[in-house]
Amino acid sequence: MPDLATKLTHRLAIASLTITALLAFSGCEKKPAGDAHASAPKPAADASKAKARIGFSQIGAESDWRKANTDSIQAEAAARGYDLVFVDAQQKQENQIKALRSFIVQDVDVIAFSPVVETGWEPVLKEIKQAGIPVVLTDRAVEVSDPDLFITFIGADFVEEGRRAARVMAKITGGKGSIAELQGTPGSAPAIDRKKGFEEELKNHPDLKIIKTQTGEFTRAKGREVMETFLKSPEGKQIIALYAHNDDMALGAIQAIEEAGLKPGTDIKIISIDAVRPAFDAMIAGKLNCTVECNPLLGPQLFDAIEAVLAKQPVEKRIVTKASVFEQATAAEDIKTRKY
Ligand code: GZL
Repeated sequence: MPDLATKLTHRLAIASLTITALLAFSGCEKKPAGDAHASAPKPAADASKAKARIGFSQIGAESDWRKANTDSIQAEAAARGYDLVFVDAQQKQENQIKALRSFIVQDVDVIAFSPVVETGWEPVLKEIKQAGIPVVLTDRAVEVSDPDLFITFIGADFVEEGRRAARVMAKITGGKGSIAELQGTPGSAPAIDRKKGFEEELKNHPDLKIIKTQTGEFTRAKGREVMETFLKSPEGKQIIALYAHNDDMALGAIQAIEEAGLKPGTDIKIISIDAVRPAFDAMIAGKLNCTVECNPLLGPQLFDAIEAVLAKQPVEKRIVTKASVFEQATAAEDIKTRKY
């Protein structure tokens, strides 16, 4: 992989050639005098000051968690002076793959992304490796045959999050009853692993059973829609608790429960994951019983890893983010310290 200084010189050479070409042809068209948009080309940036260019493919803006995650990444890039090429994929893998390929063409120095689902990345990751660009995964993992296709994965332990949710579920239901589950995006690491962890812990509580389960796509709207169908189903009246893979779906489900004339947090206990601020508001209102934290503020750790990669220093293959569990009883205190 050419070193950063070489790549910057190369990029500046292309830029100055482009500006020269543009200036050579700019005399052909008459610009109105005093055209507000006509401006002399900016002097070439001082190569020694310009920082590396980072390509980031973000999943979308589907939840409060995702928006906090985006804010953290963009703020950290700006604070450290990096040229961040940020692309929102609207939750579509094909858009992420397009963005990753565009980063190769732009010859960025590092590529980072949060993969919307676990599979289907091998071909484009091989193209990136061929181009000699290092890859950092953040938030969600990928399933690939060659672990050298990425440098490191920074993110939470979703299986443990599922276990933590099940332990609180057993506690607040007395270990028995019928549960509804709102799953995250099908095929995504958090949806797969949060389900896996929850069911693993549920084996210790044989009288607690999931009787309805469906994806709510991590969004409030879908969470509300699916919870409504759960409640209207023949088994609806048996549901005493809800496990939602994220707070946004739980908040949508709360609306559906209230529209059905039931009291969320009392008639139907609710446990979700993320610990975004609206979840604390819901706990303070008595409508949510617990949220398992999954920290979205990954910007600092992401750019620490990127800087280590640029400096050709070793980086741990797996960086697990730390998190807690928050319950209704302490929500009014806890909310005072929340950053997202
Ligand atoms: C978890 C993240 C999930 C959040 C959801 O790391 O990938 O995606 O739990 C978000 O809120 O949509």
